[in-house]
Amino acid sequence: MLVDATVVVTGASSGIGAACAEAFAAVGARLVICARRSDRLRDLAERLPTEVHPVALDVRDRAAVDAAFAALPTQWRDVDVLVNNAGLAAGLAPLQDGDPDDWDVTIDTNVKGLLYVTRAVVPAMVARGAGHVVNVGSIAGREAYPGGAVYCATKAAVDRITRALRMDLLGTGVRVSTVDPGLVETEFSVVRFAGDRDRADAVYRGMTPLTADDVAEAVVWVADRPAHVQVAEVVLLPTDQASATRVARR
Ligand code: NDP
Ligand code: 8X3
Repeated sequence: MLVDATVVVTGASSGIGAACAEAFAAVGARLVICARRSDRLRDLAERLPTEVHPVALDVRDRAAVDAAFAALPTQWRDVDVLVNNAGLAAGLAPLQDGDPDDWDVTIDTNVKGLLYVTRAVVPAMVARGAGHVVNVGSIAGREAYPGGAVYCATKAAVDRITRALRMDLLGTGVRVSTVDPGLVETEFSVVRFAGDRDRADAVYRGMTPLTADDVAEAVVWVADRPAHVQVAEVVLLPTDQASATRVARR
């Protein structure tokens, strides 16, 4: 069903987003890939076996988001699947010691960026009476953990946006889903700890995390259900993880 589908993936320059682009391309979808690092998008576009349209985009920039989607060439405008994946956590400080600049970047990317892209893409889906928004949430949206106040709040916001959007779109034929992973080894922790690789590696030490491909497989499965089936949510945990704070380490 995804052969020749047009799929937009935000945050496609790394981790889960890049894996989603590869997984959708593997089943024949054509891809609009978005992120800030255009060199990474170019490399990915060269690797993918199907047609690709890279878009260098900072999802926090509302005007740029609107302009980028308004400027999509005609053959890319009928978006079948939007994967709202771009996101990050900046820092893991207790709230009382937190850096408000970190809060701004996390909220602006994970919440406002997701809203801007959704607002830019969904009206055409409604007009066509078909489409699918797949948000990448997190176990962090379902539970809190120390130092995660702002990141957890943004992912809880994604959960509420997912639920409300599903209601807003009821009867339009447009589906809304969320895929909420636990620990996935990507560049997420390197970004969270501002390039401190030792600290990032320690997040996954002694346990087997999910891979970006594991998550991408779930996203493609969600998107590939028949049109009358709407997978509301998928929570995907490593076997070594029981909750946001309970992880088995050897
Ligand atoms: P990565 O750091 O590997 O990838 C994050 C992606 O988001 C990159 O492609 C980055 O691209 C993009 N991005 C970040 N900020 C912006 C921005 N302002 N505009 C456009 N793109 C942006 O991490 P993951 O793959 O792990 O993260 C992907 C999603 O998965 C996030 O929403 C994250 O919260 C979520 N998640 C991650 C988990 C994990 O354990 N890794 C678990 C649960 C959820 P660029 O820098 O080029 O702009
Ligand atoms: C990313 C997973 O547990 O580091 O959403 O918040 S976690």
